Amino acid sequence: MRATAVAQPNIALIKYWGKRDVARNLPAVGSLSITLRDLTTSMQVELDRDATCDGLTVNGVEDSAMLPRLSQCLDRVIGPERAHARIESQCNFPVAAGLASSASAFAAATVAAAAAAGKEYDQSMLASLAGHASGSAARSLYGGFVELANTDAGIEVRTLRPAADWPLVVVIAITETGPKAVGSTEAMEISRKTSPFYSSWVAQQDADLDIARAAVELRDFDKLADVAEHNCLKMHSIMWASRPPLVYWNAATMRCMETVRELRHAGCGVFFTIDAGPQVKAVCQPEDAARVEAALTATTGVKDVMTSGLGDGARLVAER
Ligand code: 2P0
Repeated sequence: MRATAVAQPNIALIKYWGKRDVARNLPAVGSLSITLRDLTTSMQVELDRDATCDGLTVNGVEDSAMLPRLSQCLDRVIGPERAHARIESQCNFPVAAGLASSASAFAAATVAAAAAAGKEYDQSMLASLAGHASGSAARSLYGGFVELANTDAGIEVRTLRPAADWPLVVVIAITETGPKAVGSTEAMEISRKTSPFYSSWVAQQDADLDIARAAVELRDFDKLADVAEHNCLKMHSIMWASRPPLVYWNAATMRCMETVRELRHAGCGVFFTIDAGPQVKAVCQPEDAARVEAALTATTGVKDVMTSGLGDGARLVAER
């Protein structure tokens, strides 16, 4: 009746932006990501037949904002006749600030809820269920370098290379700690409906995925750097050209991109990627991580820097 799962956020190098089926939350494009190791979300789900409603605490504080989506997620995982749940989440990084907290939260909640209810789903079913709650959450079911393929039947997620095989490091420059103005779900629909670049984004995604997959297979850092930065800037171009425009960057975001470019010109193995928020994620070779961390820390406007290796997918840690 009670289970706890842990999951890490993932950072997309080839981005998911746009849905082909809103009701089933199916993405319009495939994506490729790296699962982090050191930013974690733990979710305990306890089912209680005597409870009259679901409840959620995040780091010990009642949270009603995320509860409806989590309740729907539990309905899908367990079934609508389920008992109410007490959900306790612990997160060691800022929530809703473009650090993919929903990915780790829904991945962990899916695994914990299935175990609490005694459901024996395989990993691909768990990924589909997590993806229904939040598209990027499907990728956090898997570790290392992960591809989410957009198939006719739905989604298909797999690890291309485990984390230990190519131990890159991600340095995250936090330039703002508050929640973002427009959530990804709403913003994606604005882009789909209004951006003049949206259809070419969808049409070009498979080509970017092919290049990135090959780069991961060959462990070709420069090739991965090139396609990841290009794909990220394409996604932000769609956002900027949407109506209303979706601009998630601030001045410090731009300065961090410049810092990363300067480091690269100076011979560092590093590239940037930015999601639906103002934080800059610098993906680097382990030997260059200290230099990247120092340079981003010294960049004007950076409030904090977090560093993470690559890690495993969501997993159950306790069950009773
Ligand atoms: C990604 N993002 O691939 C992209 C890049 C943000 C920018 O996946 O509507 O929170 O819940 O399926 O998963 C954020 O989207 O959106 C996201 P929903 P989700 O990481």
